[in-house]
Amino acid sequence: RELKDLSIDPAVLDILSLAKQKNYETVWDRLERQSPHCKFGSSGLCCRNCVMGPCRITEKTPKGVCGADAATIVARNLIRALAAGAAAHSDHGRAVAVLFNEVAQGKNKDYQIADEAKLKSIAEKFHIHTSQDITSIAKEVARVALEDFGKQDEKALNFLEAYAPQKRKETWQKVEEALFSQTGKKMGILPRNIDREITECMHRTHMGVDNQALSLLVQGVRTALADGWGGSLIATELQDVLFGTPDKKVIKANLGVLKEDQVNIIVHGHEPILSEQVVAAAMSPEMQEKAKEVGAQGINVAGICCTANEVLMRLGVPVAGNMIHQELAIMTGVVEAMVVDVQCIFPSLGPLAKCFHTKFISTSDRAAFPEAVHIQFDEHHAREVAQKIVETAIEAFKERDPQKVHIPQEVEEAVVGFSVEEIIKILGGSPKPLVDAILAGKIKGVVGIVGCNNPKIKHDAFHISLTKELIKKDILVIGTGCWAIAAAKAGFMKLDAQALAGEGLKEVCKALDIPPVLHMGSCVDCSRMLVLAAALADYLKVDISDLPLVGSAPEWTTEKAVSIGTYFVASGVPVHLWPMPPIGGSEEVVGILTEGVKDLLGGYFFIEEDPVKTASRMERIIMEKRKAF
Ligand code: BF8
Ligand code: SF4
Repeated sequence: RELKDLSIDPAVLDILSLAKQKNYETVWDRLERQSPHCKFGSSGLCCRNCVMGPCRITEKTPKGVCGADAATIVARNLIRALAAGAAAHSDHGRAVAVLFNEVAQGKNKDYQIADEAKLKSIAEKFHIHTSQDITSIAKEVARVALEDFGKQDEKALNFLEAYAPQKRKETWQKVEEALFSQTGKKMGILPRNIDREITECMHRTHMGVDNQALSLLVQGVRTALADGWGGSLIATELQDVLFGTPDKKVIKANLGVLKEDQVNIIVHGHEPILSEQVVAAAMSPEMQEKAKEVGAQGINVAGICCTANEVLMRLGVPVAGNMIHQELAIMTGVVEAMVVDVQCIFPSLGPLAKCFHTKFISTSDRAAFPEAVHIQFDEHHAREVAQKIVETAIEAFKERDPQKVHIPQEVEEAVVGFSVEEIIKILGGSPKPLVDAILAGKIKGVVGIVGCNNPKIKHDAFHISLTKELIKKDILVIGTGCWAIAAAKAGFMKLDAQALAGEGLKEVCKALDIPPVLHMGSCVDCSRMLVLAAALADYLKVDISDLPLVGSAPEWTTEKAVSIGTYFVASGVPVHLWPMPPIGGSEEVVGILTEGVKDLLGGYFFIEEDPVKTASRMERIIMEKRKAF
């Protein structure tokens, strides 16, 4: 592929030509060497679940050694991926819940309860008395959250019970009953315990346990719900309590946020438990002073991936880019430290950082990387460790090689910070104005876009053309993750972007003083979109599947995206995907996920390669839903 076919972002193309000139290896180089990809893997038809295999399914060999057929193998592989994705989000959520509990118990002084109002609003959902003192409320909220990771009864998750709209819960109940009466086999949809559903996916996909596609996929749905209405939701809600609920603010985006005359620290990964502390340490007068001592004008922190989304939503920290920017940021030659924790961090970064003065600093006990400097993060000494990280970056500044400095000029502004609380506040305290705008047809519907970058697809191209087409059609676009960073970089989150919207959407956005494309946060914050959908559904006393909502993961990459897509489908939302997930090897599995689920859950998956066609299909779905309104 030619350079111009790799990304729509000029900053990326700028660094890529530098990489070519200097022979730096990138994700695209390795993709090329891996291509063409194995067809068995791409279609889901390879099984390595026991050592009678590995088995590959073909027309001549339609069964694995154990007798498993294509549908079983494809479904098993899919729900294993889903379980890994749910585990990633939920382990993040657990870390927050455990920390929150310690703060509530007075056992951690490096973190505080930053948002008492949010804590009280969560407590109310669980009928916890809010007239008690704040630490007693916090202890009780911590208990219900932790319980969702460890309770052993058959009841649904506390968080799902408290947050999911009434009609949807009834739907899930009915689906369980319908599946039982159709098949005679108990097939649970309602998740009981976050860890348990993930464990059960692993158990069922072991050789010789669950060998039927439908049964496996239903467990996948249950696990995804445990993520969306459980692990991810707990992460979002308790992070808001600990670090503050995001509100509207203006930030800067793209590689141009890096500063030649400052110590640049990039936080990359996912957990604000770390990145919030790094930002605080870097901003301290003491560290700023130290930076000046080594000849820098100050310290500049910027983010990459979802931890960027966390600190930009709450603190207004600039974002250097999305997932595909991680290697390119180091190639600017001005990054003193790239500080990482977990998820979506390329193991290529350690060796790459060695070509520069950049310290690639790993911090999590769950993640080690080749050639990284490991500075062990510990929530109990968070400030101390964060300071050490910042000091390491300041030291590295002395080693910067001016010959290697190359910062692309691209920077965009974006209005971000659209938590559900902020949206409701902007609407004047109730979802009514938004509902009215939808009913009046000024806004036809809402599309939530999530997810990643994938070097197989022209970087940001699908994200941006889809977004553009949708707002032109008077469809409000909301979203999270690397899509949100793409939209910010492309200028779609500026107030000026109202001009790109259709007349109706434009009018509403002008009246509310918001862009037509709303940044709702990181990938765990996809739970914010569920909460918003729930608020609209409850307000109208309908199910989520009745609302003119569609989801999309147009450049998806990770197993987390499998879980996110599935919990949206399970919550009643049709979800578009590109690229094709590795399920093509089984018509049965494809049939269940694109058709069969429709009648049961209201949501379903559809695959489309072309952004313009995707937008038209979404509009058709939305218009169809509006008719029934
Ligand atoms: O959790 S969008 S590439 S960074 S998985 Fe990863 Fe995908 Fe980016 Fe955030 Ni989400
Ligand atoms: Fe082959 Fe069955 Fe073992 Fe999978 S579980 S590797 S299909 S024998």
